[in-house]
Amino acid sequence: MKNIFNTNEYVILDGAMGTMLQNSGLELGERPEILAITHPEKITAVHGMYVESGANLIYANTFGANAHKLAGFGYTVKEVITAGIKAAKKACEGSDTLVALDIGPLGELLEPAGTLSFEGAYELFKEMVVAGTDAGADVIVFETMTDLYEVKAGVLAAKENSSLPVMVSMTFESNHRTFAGCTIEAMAMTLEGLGVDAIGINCSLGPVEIFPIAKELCSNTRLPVFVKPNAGLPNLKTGGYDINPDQFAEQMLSYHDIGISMLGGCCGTSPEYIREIVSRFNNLRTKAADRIGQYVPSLRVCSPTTTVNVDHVTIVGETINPMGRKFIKQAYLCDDMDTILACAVEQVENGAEILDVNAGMPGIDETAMLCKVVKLLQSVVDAPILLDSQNPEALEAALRVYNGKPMINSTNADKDLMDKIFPLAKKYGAAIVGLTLDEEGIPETAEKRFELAERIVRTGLSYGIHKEDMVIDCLTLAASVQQKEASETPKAIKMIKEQLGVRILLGVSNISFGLPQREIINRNFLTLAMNAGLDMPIMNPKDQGMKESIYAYNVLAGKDEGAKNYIEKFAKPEGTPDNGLGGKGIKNNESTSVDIFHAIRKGLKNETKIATENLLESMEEMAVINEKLIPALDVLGTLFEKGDIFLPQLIQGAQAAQAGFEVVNKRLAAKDTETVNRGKIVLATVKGDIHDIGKNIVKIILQNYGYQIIDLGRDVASDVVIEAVKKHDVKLVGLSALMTTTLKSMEETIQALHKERPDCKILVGVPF
Ligand code: THG
Repeated sequence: MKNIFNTNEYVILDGAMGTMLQNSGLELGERPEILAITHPEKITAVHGMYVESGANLIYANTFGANAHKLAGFGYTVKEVITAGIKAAKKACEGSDTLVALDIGPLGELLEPAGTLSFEGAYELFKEMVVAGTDAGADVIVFETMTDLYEVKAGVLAAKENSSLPVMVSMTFESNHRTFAGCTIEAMAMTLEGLGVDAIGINCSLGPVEIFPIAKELCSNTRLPVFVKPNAGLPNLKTGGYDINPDQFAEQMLSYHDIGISMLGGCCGTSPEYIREIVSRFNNLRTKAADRIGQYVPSLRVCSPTTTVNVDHVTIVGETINPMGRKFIKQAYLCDDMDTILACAVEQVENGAEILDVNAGMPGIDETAMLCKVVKLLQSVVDAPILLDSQNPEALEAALRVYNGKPMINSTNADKDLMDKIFPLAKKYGAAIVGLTLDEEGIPETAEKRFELAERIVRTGLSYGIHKEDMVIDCLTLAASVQQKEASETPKAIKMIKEQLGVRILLGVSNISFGLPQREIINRNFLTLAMNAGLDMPIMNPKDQGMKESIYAYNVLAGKDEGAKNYIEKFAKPEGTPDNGLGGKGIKNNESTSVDIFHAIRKGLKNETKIATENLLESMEEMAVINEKLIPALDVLGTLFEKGDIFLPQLIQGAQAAQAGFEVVNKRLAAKDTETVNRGKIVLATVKGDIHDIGKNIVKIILQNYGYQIIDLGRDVASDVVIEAVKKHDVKLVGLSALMTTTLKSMEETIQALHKERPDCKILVGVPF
């Protein structure tokens, strides 16, 4: 097979299938993927036009052929995918054109925002991957993805069940985020880590709008980049798109300079668009090699929404660790996850950019617990996580379910351990900390620690880990016991950083073990270590003294441009929340009253419940709802609209508010008062459309505002809507459609409603 991933020649992809099929008379409600069984010649004909136009790689008609979307249509995933690949291969006969198994989103939200588990998503993708590989696909392409977590499940399913190359393109909005809030950077580093062969952007916008997004992607990856824009923006009047093949190809030419490798079209494009691209790109060689040559590697870890680039002293919060912390130990033993979550939120609010998470203790199943904690933490905080374990089983389980690019803490120079941990870092694309100790313990001298660091880095490189993803921990001994050795740590830091060029991490507080007023020693040792080159102190972010040293150091070392962070942190008056120094000590056990706005904003269910109970001691039930719960939801909505928070946080917050409503409702029920009901609303996805993510989000939010939702589900005929409106005497109906093809049945439903129930108001969610 031609290696399309390692060439300076442009690879031409195909254009739209969906819009082409619509034009050939696809019936409403039919799954387009099934046409490969019922009308294979129609599918082959469309593919054939793209092959003729000069496409080097065409996407089979398998986008939605997953078990969830095919349910009820009478065909198995294997049947539909086999037919889809066959129809595409037939069109390629006699040419060099390759066929991709095309995989789109599953159409369901993953936990915690939705109900599909990560493992469930993996299984749905696996079924598609196996069928496509068996049917003879040349490449696997995931496209139009918006949820990085879903992509990860898909990529793992592809990598673990097929040896075909994998390409992934996600769909971004003009704010450079996907619908679920994923950034370009997070996509690039997570997928590069998972060993994907090419990454790209498709759909949603036209070439002009996607250009700056693609440019950002190109500067964030060493992988080949591909783009498939729509034929401009949708034209609401014509139901089509607004640029012609010539304009499209002309606009695509600008992508040459940013170093893309593959291009084609998405919605609204046709073989004519591809022909125009071919004529312009045929004689060009890509600039991908130049772009990749200019790539500047740096240590970065991320969650889908937040990337931490360790180019300044970066605080790693240490407190989610049963070691030395009774209340964490207790929380693990009692499965009290809210305490752990609150601890995470608190650390982030106090300036931790990364959270060290350790779930290893006697009496606890570390594998299950680490997984569970990682999933829960990622539902309430955006900070990337440092997985603190040397248990390969626990690490692998947590690396699997981590959303973003994770980091492992840790391996050391022991060969057996390195041989277990480095392959995990490689497979899951994690950065990794290496401790400068081996079977014989911590060496006393800096020189010896340097030798171990060198061995770790050399071994990591041999496993294919990028150097920038390796971080060395030089380790600290207690100054009270080994006073002479205290200065060996900064010395080792300096040597390792200068000669190996890797980042340095350190658990700082060991130094003060056995001495009074440990903070004094910790803070001064920290300054020495930073001066020697420390990048990542693991510490309690509530330690004021240490934090002051860090902020000051970042200014003095020129790592805080214009002293921006320092000013932001210290120019606020004392006691202002979020300045991290609001008069709170470093003890964790003080009881502060729970703020309901804060609890809902952070998505903390239990805290919201407690806050609601506290408020009910001095407020009326309806006042709690109208003055607290609803305004908190309004704040969330505003933050969402402004793009300050994203869908997962919105839903998490709404679910927290729901916990508050439940407390109030219980109280009202006990008083024999009617529970809160602000009115009834019927919701439905219209006939022919099975996309219900949008509808389900609206449902959660409206329920949380106290409305009673009559959810008619998806693919709902207009007479079913009318019937429900009459039966429940409803005055407001929400209709949803995702596909342009089903806008027609939305129109029909609206007309029928106007006729039967002229007083009923209608709200719609449409794909523009
Ligand atoms: N290097 C690396 N990883 C590490 C360490 C390191 N992980 C664990 C540890 N060291 C850093 N984390 C913690 C977590 C909790 C405590 C200390 C370090 C802790 N300390 C006090 C005690 O020991 O009694 C409690 C003090 C307090 O209450 O503030 O609990 O070196 N790579």
